[in-house]
Amino acid sequence: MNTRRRGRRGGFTLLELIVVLSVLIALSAILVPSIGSVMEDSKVSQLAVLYDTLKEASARHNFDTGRFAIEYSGSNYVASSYHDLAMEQSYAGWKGPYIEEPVNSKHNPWKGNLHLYRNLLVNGLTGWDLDRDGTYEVTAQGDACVLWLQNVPEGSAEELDEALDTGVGDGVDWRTAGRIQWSGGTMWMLVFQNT
Ligand SMILES: [Ca+2]
Repeated sequence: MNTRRRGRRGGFTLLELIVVLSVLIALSAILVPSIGSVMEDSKVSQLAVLYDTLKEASARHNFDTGRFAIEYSGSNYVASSYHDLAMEQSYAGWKGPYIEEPVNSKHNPWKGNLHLYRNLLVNGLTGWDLDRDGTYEVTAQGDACVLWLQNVPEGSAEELDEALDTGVGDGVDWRTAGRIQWSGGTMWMLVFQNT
């Protein structure tokens, strides 16, 4: 036995190398996409947490002040007037801060802009099909807190939609029905509505 082992020290045979390489290639084909999808899943979870945080904060802010909060991201919107939830406000009833820091584009897991607006129809949106029957019943501007985000991949938006817009009816497009809407990378999430 020892003699045979010594004789094989020259290295792997070509066949062995081919087998090892084939296994490595097969493993990488399995692992690389799954690593990508794990990272994408964590971004979806990150946005779901942000959604819940803003939902609770917007509701508390509205309860205290009777107003609908805005939070804009980006260097043009650093003034406190763009950060009702995070920065001290002089209007009656404000008992914040309601969130730990001002909303910033780093809170968008896909590194695009995100703004919390105080009405239902923002940035090209034409209505809300909240009862998910396939037609818009909200077609006018109205008081609400709507989170708008850029750069959201369709698959991730659909995952969030499945988590937050459960029970969409047959034949109804998830992209235009319910509290989560999506079009060409832009996503709208109805965060809070005083009903
Ligand atoms: Ca939806």
